[in-house]
Amino acid sequence: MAQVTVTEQLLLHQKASPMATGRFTMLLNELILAAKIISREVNKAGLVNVLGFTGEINIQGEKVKKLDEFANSVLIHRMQRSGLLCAMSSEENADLIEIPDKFKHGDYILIFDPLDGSSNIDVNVNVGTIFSIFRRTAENGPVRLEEVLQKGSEQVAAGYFLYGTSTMMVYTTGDGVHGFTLDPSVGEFLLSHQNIMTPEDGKIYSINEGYWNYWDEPTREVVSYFKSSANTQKKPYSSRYIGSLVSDFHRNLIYGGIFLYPKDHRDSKRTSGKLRLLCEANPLAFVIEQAGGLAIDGQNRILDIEPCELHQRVPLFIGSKNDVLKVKELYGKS
Ligand code: AHM
Ligand code: MG
Repeated sequence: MAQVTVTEQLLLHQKASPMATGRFTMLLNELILAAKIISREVNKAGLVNVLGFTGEINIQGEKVKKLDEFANSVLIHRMQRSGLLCAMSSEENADLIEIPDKFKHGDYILIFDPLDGSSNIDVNVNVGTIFSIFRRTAENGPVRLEEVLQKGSEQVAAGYFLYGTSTMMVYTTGDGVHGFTLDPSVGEFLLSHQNIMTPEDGKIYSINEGYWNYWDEPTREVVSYFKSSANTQKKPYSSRYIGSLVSDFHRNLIYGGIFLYPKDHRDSKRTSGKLRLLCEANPLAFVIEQAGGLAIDGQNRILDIEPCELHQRVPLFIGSKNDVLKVKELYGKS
């Protein structure tokens, strides 16, 4: 069977758009290369215990970097040289990452979480890179923060790389969601999941239930709904929580279900939940909507939220359409 590579798919998409310049295809190809490099290191992560701990000096006399720092620096290093970006923002960097003057500038903005779920690396659990791409709104000149703080509905592409039992790329450009699996023997991402649609009703709920005592009453009611047999399934949903957003999201995307990270009153930082609007919620919201699901903050569509800061946090309810609508209904009652 002829296998379609991600590059072929991107070129097909480019040919179908008469105005396309090929720059967007180049941008995604640069991102794919960065992800392949990260994937290679993630696959070697277990060997860190054999070859040296992070923070130690390796055989070349270099300090062994933690994987999340490594992923961040690979992305910044490669992408700033691409000539396609005017700015980047990473979960790991407090401020906007400007493109140095010595490199050519482009008109795309890249926002990413370099290694989501990185606390799981030491125990061999899946992690991933999440990305979100915007086009800048000004013609030229230095990029302004407002250009980066666009609503998620303005994204031109978004998706993630999942470093799991195999490495996958799942992305959307607003024309459905497509999944590719890295064939390590040829080093190419091959189309494995065409036009992914998530089931309208899920059977899985994913939440860190250890925080039950920190939730408000409506949140407990929402979670109780999925656990009870009074839901639309007439039996409790299965509980699945890896603690690595991209992995929990991917499983629910394929099987159907809902991922929930509500606000809680653990401390003053958690009043808007934990997850970041720009580098986590927005890209996954774009993907889930394109797959027929929904993403809300309890009441509002994630993609309609006007960001006011780079690291803004947001409560997140994302997944199968009817499950998310139920959350909205239950929160709406209170
Ligand atoms: P991080 O940005 O500090 O890595 O946290 C993000 C991760 C997500 O991948 C995951 O869904 C969530 O934190 C888990 O949080 P918790 O341990 O509070 O359940
Ligand atoms: Mg993260």
